[in-house]
Amino acid sequence: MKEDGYSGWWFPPNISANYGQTLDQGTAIITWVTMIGGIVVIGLMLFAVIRYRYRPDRKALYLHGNFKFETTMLVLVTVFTLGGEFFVLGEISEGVWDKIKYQAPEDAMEIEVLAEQFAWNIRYPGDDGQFGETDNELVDEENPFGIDEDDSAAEDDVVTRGLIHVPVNVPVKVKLRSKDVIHSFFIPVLRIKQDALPGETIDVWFQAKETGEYHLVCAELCGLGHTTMKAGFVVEPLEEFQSWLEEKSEE
Ligand SMILES: [Cu+2]
Repeated sequence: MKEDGYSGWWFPPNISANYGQTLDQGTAIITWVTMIGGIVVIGLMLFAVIRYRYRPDRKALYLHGNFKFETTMLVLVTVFTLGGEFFVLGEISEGVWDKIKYQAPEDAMEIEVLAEQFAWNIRYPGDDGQFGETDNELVDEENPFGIDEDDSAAEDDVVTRGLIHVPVNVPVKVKLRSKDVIHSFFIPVLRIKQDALPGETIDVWFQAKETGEYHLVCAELCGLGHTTMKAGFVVEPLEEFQSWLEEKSEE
Protein backbone atom coordinates (compact mmCIF):
# COMPACT_ATOMS: atom_id res chain seq x y z
CA MET A 1 0.00 0.00 0.00
CA LYS A 2 1.25 3.43 -0.93
CA GLU A 3 0.96 6.35 1.44
CA ASP A 4 0.97 10.04 0.72
CA GLY A 5 2.88 11.04 3.87
CA TYR A 6 5.11 12.48 1.23
CA SER A 7 8.25 14.50 1.79
CA GLY A 8 9.98 14.50 -1.60
CA TRP A 9 10.87 17.74 -3.38
CA TRP A 10 8.56 17.20 -6.35
CA PHE A 11 4.92 16.04 -6.68
CA PRO A 12 3.43 13.15 -4.71
CA PRO A 13 2.86 9.95 -6.74
CA ASN A 14 0.26 10.16 -9.50
CA ILE A 15 -2.40 7.46 -9.18
CA SER A 16 -4.84 9.02 -11.64
CA ALA A 17 -5.91 6.63 -14.39
CA ASN A 18 -7.25 9.31 -16.71
CA TYR A 19 -5.94 12.88 -16.79
CA GLY A 20 -3.23 13.04 -14.08
CA GLN A 21 -0.47 12.26 -16.56
CA THR A 22 -1.56 15.06 -18.93
CA LEU A 23 -1.71 17.59 -16.09
CA ASP A 24 1.79 16.63 -14.95
CA GLN A 25 3.07 17.06 -18.49
CA GLY A 26 1.45 20.50 -18.65
CA THR A 27 3.14 21.48 -15.39
CA ALA A 28 6.48 20.24 -16.74
CA ILE A 29 6.10 22.30 -19.94
CA ILE A 30 5.24 25.46 -17.98
CA THR A 31 8.11 24.89 -15.54
CA TRP A 32 10.70 24.38 -18.31
CA VAL A 33 9.50 27.31 -20.43
CA THR A 34 9.41 29.74 -17.51
CA MET A 35 12.72 28.47 -16.17
CA ILE A 36 14.50 28.94 -19.51
CA GLY A 37 12.75 32.30 -19.99
CA GLY A 38 13.82 33.37 -16.50
CA ILE A 39 17.45 32.39 -17.08
CA VAL A 40 17.55 34.26 -20.43
CA VAL A 41 15.99 37.43 -18.96
CA ILE A 42 18.22 37.47 -15.86
CA GLY A 43 21.25 36.67 -18.05
CA LEU A 44 20.53 39.64 -20.33
CA MET A 45 20.03 41.87 -17.32
CA LEU A 46 23.37 40.85 -15.80
CA PHE A 47 25.06 41.32 -19.16
CA ALA A 48 23.64 44.84 -19.52
CA VAL A 49 24.56 45.81 -15.96
CA ILE A 50 28.16 44.71 -16.43
CA ARG A 51 28.68 45.69 -20.07
CA TYR A 52 27.14 49.16 -19.74
CA ARG A 53 28.36 50.01 -16.24
CA TYR A 54 29.49 53.54 -15.42
CA ARG A 55 32.62 54.81 -17.18
CA PRO A 56 33.75 58.45 -16.79
CA ASP A 57 34.32 58.94 -20.53
CA ARG A 58 30.96 57.49 -21.62
CA LYS A 59 27.62 59.26 -21.83
CA ALA A 60 24.28 57.52 -21.54
CA LEU A 61 22.10 57.28 -24.63
CA TYR A 62 18.53 58.49 -24.18
CA LEU A 63 15.73 56.98 -26.27
CA HIS A 64 12.96 59.20 -24.97
CA GLY A 65 9.89 59.25 -27.18
CA ASN A 66 11.29 56.90 -29.81
CA PHE A 67 8.06 55.83 -31.47
CA LYS A 68 9.48 52.96 -33.50
CA PHE A 69 11.37 51.40 -30.60
CA GLU A 70 8.49 51.65 -28.14
CA THR A 71 5.93 50.30 -30.60
CA THR A 72 8.15 47.35 -31.49
CA MET A 73 8.66 46.47 -27.82
CA LEU A 74 4.93 46.79 -27.11
CA VAL A 75 4.03 44.47 -29.98
CA LEU A 76 6.69 41.91 -29.07
CA VAL A 77 5.66 41.77 -25.41
CA THR A 78 1.98 41.52 -26.33
CA VAL A 79 2.57 38.71 -28.82
CA PHE A 80 4.71 36.71 -26.39
CA THR A 81 2.52 37.06 -23.32
CA LEU A 82 -0.89 36.84 -25.01
CA GLY A 83 0.22 34.26 -27.52
CA GLY A 84 2.16 32.16 -25.05
CA GLU A 85 -0.08 32.28 -22.03
CA PHE A 86 -3.55 32.54 -23.44
CA PHE A 87 -3.47 30.79 -26.77
CA VAL A 88 -0.75 28.15 -26.57
CA LEU A 89 -1.36 27.07 -22.96
CA GLY A 90 -5.12 27.47 -23.39
CA GLU A 91 -5.08 25.32 -26.49
CA ILE A 92 -2.91 22.63 -24.86
CA SER A 93 -5.05 22.41 -21.75
CA GLU A 94 -8.51 22.66 -23.29
CA GLY A 95 -8.82 18.94 -24.00
CA VAL A 96 -7.94 17.88 -20.49
CA TRP A 97 -10.22 20.56 -19.00
CA ASP A 98 -13.11 19.17 -21.05
CA LYS A 99 -12.29 15.69 -19.89
CA ILE A 100 -12.31 16.61 -16.19
CA LYS A 101 -15.41 18.74 -16.42
CA TYR A 102 -17.73 17.14 -18.91
CA GLN A 103 -16.64 13.64 -19.84
CA ALA A 104 -17.45 11.49 -16.82
CA PRO A 105 -18.16 7.94 -18.05
CA GLU A 106 -21.84 6.96 -18.06
CA ASP A 107 -21.23 4.07 -15.67
CA ALA A 108 -19.33 6.12 -13.09
CA MET A 109 -20.12 5.49 -9.43
CA GLU A 110 -21.78 8.60 -7.97
CA ILE A 111 -21.04 10.12 -4.60
CA GLU A 112 -21.94 13.42 -3.03
CA VAL A 113 -19.36 15.52 -1.25
CA LEU A 114 -20.48 18.36 0.99
CA ALA A 115 -17.82 20.72 2.27
CA GLU A 116 -18.31 22.73 5.44
CA GLN A 117 -16.17 24.64 7.91
CA PHE A 118 -14.08 22.51 8.57
CA ALA A 119 -14.97 19.03 7.46
CA TRP A 120 -15.82 16.87 4.48
CA ASN A 121 -19.14 14.98 4.45
CA ILE A 122 -19.58 12.18 1.96
CA ARG A 123 -22.80 10.48 0.89
CA TYR A 124 -23.14 7.17 -0.93
CA PRO A 125 -26.48 6.24 -2.51
CA GLY A 126 -26.44 2.70 -1.07
CA ASP A 127 -27.78 -0.48 -2.69
CA ASP A 128 -30.60 1.17 -4.65
CA GLY A 129 -28.15 3.52 -6.39
CA GLN A 130 -30.47 6.45 -5.57
CA PHE A 131 -29.77 9.40 -3.33
CA GLY A 132 -32.66 10.12 -1.00
CA GLU A 133 -34.38 13.52 -1.07
CA THR A 134 -32.76 16.32 0.90
CA ASP A 135 -34.20 19.46 2.40
CA ASN A 136 -32.20 22.40 3.72
CA GLU A 137 -34.68 22.75 6.60
CA LEU A 138 -33.52 19.38 7.93
CA VAL A 139 -29.83 20.26 8.04
CA ASP A 140 -28.31 20.03 11.51
CA GLU A 141 -25.19 18.69 13.26
CA GLU A 142 -26.36 15.09 12.93
CA ASN A 143 -27.66 15.44 9.39
CA PRO A 144 -25.31 17.67 7.37
CA PHE A 145 -26.97 16.80 4.04
CA GLY A 146 -30.48 17.41 5.35
CA ILE A 147 -31.57 13.92 4.27
CA ASP A 148 -35.31 13.36 4.41
CA GLU A 149 -35.72 10.07 6.31
CA ASP A 150 -39.30 9.74 5.07
CA ASP A 151 -38.06 9.18 1.54
CA SER A 152 -37.63 5.47 0.85
CA ALA A 153 -34.56 6.11 -1.33
CA ALA A 154 -32.87 7.69 1.72
CA GLU A 155 -33.06 4.56 3.87
CA ASP A 156 -29.88 2.96 2.57
CA ASP A 157 -27.91 6.17 2.00
CA VAL A 158 -24.55 6.06 3.75
CA VAL A 159 -23.01 9.24 5.15
CA THR A 160 -19.45 9.48 6.38
CA ARG A 161 -17.50 12.37 7.79
CA GLY A 162 -13.81 12.85 7.16
CA LEU A 163 -13.43 9.60 5.23
CA ILE A 164 -13.89 8.58 1.59
CA HIS A 165 -13.46 5.04 0.35
CA VAL A 166 -13.51 4.34 -3.38
CA PRO A 167 -12.92 1.20 -5.42
CA VAL A 168 -9.76 1.02 -7.54
CA ASN A 169 -10.08 1.26 -11.35
CA VAL A 170 -13.68 2.45 -11.15
CA PRO A 171 -14.64 5.92 -12.38
CA VAL A 172 -16.13 8.01 -9.58
CA LYS A 173 -18.32 11.02 -10.19
CA VAL A 174 -18.42 13.58 -7.39
CA LYS A 175 -21.35 15.92 -6.93
CA LEU A 176 -19.65 18.68 -5.03
CA ARG A 177 -21.40 21.20 -2.81
CA SER A 178 -20.60 23.56 0.05
CA LYS A 179 -22.68 24.33 3.11
CA ASP A 180 -21.14 27.70 3.96
CA VAL A 181 -18.17 29.34 2.22
CA ILE A 182 -15.98 28.50 -0.77
CA HIS A 183 -13.86 25.39 -0.23
CA SER A 184 -11.73 23.44 -2.68
CA PHE A 185 -11.80 19.68 -3.17
CA PHE A 186 -8.18 18.64 -3.64
CA ILE A 187 -6.80 15.10 -3.86
CA PRO A 188 -3.10 15.60 -4.67
CA VAL A 189 -2.40 11.99 -5.77
CA LEU A 190 -5.22 12.27 -8.32
CA ARG A 191 -4.28 15.79 -9.45
CA ILE A 192 -7.88 16.83 -8.96
CA LYS A 193 -8.76 20.25 -7.59
CA GLN A 194 -12.19 21.82 -7.80
CA ASP A 195 -13.75 24.68 -5.86
CA ALA A 196 -16.95 23.94 -3.94
CA LEU A 197 -19.40 26.84 -4.03
CA PRO A 198 -22.35 27.41 -1.72
CA GLY A 199 -25.63 27.23 -3.60
CA GLU A 200 -24.25 25.28 -6.50
CA THR A 201 -23.55 21.64 -7.35
CA ILE A 202 -20.44 21.02 -9.41
CA ASP A 203 -19.61 17.68 -11.03
CA VAL A 204 -16.08 16.33 -11.30
CA TRP A 205 -14.83 12.80 -11.76
CA PHE A 206 -11.72 10.75 -11.25
CA GLN A 207 -10.45 7.21 -11.48
CA ALA A 208 -7.71 5.83 -9.23
CA LYS A 209 -5.44 3.12 -10.58
CA GLU A 210 -3.58 2.20 -7.40
CA THR A 211 -4.79 1.16 -3.98
CA GLY A 212 -3.54 2.98 -0.92
CA GLU A 213 -4.32 5.43 1.84
CA TYR A 214 -4.15 9.06 0.83
CA HIS A 215 -5.77 12.39 1.67
CA LEU A 216 -8.44 14.76 0.51
CA VAL A 217 -7.63 18.30 1.63
CA CYS A 218 -9.18 21.73 1.33
CA ALA A 219 -7.24 23.98 -1.04
CA GLU A 220 -9.15 27.21 -0.46
CA LEU A 221 -8.46 29.34 2.61
CA CYS A 222 -11.88 29.01 4.21
CA GLY A 223 -11.42 30.18 7.78
CA LEU A 224 -9.41 29.56 10.94
CA GLY A 225 -9.70 25.78 10.77
CA HIS A 226 -8.73 25.57 7.10
CA THR A 227 -5.47 23.71 7.71
CA THR A 228 -7.29 21.01 9.68
CA MET A 229 -9.85 20.44 6.95
CA LYS A 230 -8.89 17.09 5.53
CA ALA A 231 -10.27 13.61 5.09
CA GLY A 232 -8.84 10.16 4.61
CA PHE A 233 -9.00 8.94 1.03
CA VAL A 234 -8.79 5.17 0.71
CA VAL A 235 -8.53 3.35 -2.61
CA GLU A 236 -9.19 -0.38 -2.31
CA PRO A 237 -10.30 -3.40 -4.35
CA LEU A 238 -14.01 -3.45 -5.19
CA GLU A 239 -14.90 -6.28 -2.78
CA GLU A 240 -13.21 -4.53 0.13
CA PHE A 241 -14.97 -1.31 -0.77
CA GLN A 242 -18.33 -3.06 -0.85
CA SER A 243 -17.87 -4.70 2.52
CA TRP A 244 -16.73 -1.38 4.00
CA LEU A 245 -19.90 0.27 2.65
CA GLU A 246 -21.99 -2.58 4.01
CA GLU A 247 -20.43 -2.10 7.43
CA LYS A 248 -21.05 1.65 7.33
CA SER A 249 -24.69 1.22 6.34
CA GLU A 250 -25.27 -0.92 9.43
CA GLU A 251 -23.85 1.66 11.81
CU1 LIG B 1 -12.25 24.55 3.40
